[in-house]
Amino acid sequence: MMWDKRADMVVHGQEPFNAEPPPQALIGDPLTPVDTFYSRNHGPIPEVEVDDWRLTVDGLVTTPLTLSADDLRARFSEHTLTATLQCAGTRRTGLIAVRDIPGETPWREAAVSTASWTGVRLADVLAAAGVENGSGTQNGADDDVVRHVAFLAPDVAPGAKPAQAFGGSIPLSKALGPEVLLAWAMNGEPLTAVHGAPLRVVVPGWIGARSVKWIERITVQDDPSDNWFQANAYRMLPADAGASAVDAGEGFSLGELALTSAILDPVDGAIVPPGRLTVTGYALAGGGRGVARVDVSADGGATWTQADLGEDRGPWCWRQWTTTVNGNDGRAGTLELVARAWDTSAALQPEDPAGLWNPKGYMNNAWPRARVQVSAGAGRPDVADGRIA
Ligand SMILES: Nc1nc2c(c(=O)[nH]1)N[C@H]1C(S)=C(S)[C@@H](COP(=O)(O)O)O[C@H]1N2
Ligand SMILES: [Mo]
Repeated sequence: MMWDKRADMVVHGQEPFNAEPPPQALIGDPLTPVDTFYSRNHGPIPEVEVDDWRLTVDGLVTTPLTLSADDLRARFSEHTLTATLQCAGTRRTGLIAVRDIPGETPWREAAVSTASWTGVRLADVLAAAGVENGSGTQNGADDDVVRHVAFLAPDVAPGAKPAQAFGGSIPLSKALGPEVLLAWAMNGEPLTAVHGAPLRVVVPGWIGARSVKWIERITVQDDPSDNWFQANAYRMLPADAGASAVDAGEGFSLGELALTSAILDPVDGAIVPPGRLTVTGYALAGGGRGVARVDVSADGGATWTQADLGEDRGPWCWRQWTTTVNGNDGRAGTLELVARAWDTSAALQPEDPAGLWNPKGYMNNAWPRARVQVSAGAGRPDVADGRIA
């Protein structure tokens, strides 16, 4: 079953369904077509009957809510926002090259995609339940207590210990941001089953795991979710921790994304024509920061060219970039392409993946590299304008 995806998806698994597009498919429009958008699942895809579906809002609220799909549309104003989702496991292959990471999906550079999302603000729904800015101090709680908003879905993940429905949480301060949506549409079309119909959370700038699909329950609480995917998985563990039996609370929880980039074309191992070479990719700054600059090198990092950044669709959206570099003068040989991005806080991506290695293989944001072979003769027949035809 391909869940309405294009035929050339790189499918990492059917059950649960995990697939990313071929890297070149992400070039062009900053919006990723729905049939190209990566999909990450931990259990079987639920096919939810929307008439029977309800969203419960409970916990530390003054007015618990039970909302139907129609209630959501009738009671709250609709918002549309362009946001990139990125799985925390994106570019895990770069960490596996440092040291093996058994039992985790070997995502390449395309477990990241962008859509325009339509729905209602989580903040508006929480306000209807009586939760607003400063709610952390209600009910006699300390001023410095950070509350959390937990999400629960119906899909049961067999890989969780014990097997349990998928869930997670974000701090209330993030949940009240205008960018956090409960979305029912993606690129102007109703959500498909695989992307979370009838309703999913979209937490821009945070790891994809917090954008819970098929959302059924939202609970305001004093502590982060104790769901396995919050308490045990999606945590940054020290390199010497054993990944197989992770205790709840070990390491630190992943939330905001870190600045990253990838080369989409040419891919590692490609054969390219001699002469000037067009290199294309994306960069993504986490947490609402912007991408400030991307440099590209064709000589392993000895010399650099600044890339042209594509359309700016706001702080929650990736930037595509492209540039041409001097390949070589016509002799056959190997070029080592490297990219490096800066964000608006002047942070630069880390150069080396070795220091980023962690037992679960999360958050590889090292400089992307692609070794390409320069052909001795004329260009590849399948290349036009540096892109795969
Ligand atoms: N209910 C539920 N929500 C989920 C998941 C899941 O397995 N179940 N996977 C999460 C992860 S890890 C990611 S990266 C994104 C992927 O969203 P997509 O499949 O729409 O691309 O969904 C998140 N939300
Ligand atoms: Mo993910």
